[in-house]
Amino acid sequence: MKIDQALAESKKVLTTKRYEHVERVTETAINLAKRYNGDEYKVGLAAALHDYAKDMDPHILKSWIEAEVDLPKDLLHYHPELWHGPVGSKMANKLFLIQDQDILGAIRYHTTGHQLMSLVEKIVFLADYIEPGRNFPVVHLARELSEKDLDQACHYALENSIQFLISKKQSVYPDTFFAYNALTNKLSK
Ligand code: DGI
Ligand code: FE
Ligand code: FE
Repeated sequence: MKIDQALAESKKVLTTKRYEHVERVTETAINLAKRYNGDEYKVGLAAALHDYAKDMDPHILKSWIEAEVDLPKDLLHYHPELWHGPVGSKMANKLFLIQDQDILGAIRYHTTGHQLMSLVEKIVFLADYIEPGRNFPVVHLARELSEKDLDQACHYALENSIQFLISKKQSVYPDTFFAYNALTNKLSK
């Protein structure tokens, strides 16, 4: 599948606003891949499909999680916002026959991160956080860090996401902590 085809598929199922976000994430991700020697095709394809399931009915997302043996059922005890990445990766596999684990992982984990993130996964995770349409207070420093050190930038994004969720008295999915802890350990060496 070509990146333009993937964008066209996302355009079919997303609102205009969401689709424009996906276009910006794709461009941001490809730029990060150039900077960090990532695979531009993998990063671009994953970014083009990362929110494919975002506008789906939560009931349908729930039934995908129930049906797919390798999707963790504990997701259902957390916020429905966390469901579109894992389900989107399954849909990319079944509808578009994508089999590359790096691409599927980048879609699956783009919201939470996870313990052992690949280069492609980190790039898509960060691109979603810093794309030019984002305007939350700490995004400026995240963008600056993204030009210097991918791990530091991802770590900063995870740290702020955790703090943000706690400040809203929301639960934090364990993978987010695993991702944060792994990068904390790596960066303190
Ligand atoms: O799909 P996007 O809006 O482009 O971005 P996203 O997939 O990174 O995040 C979707 C939402 O999920 C965002 O508003 C923050 C929220 N979120 C991320 N991690 C967690 C979370 N919400 C809860 N409750 N727990 C988490 O661990
Ligand atoms: Fe998302
Ligand atoms: Fe997104």
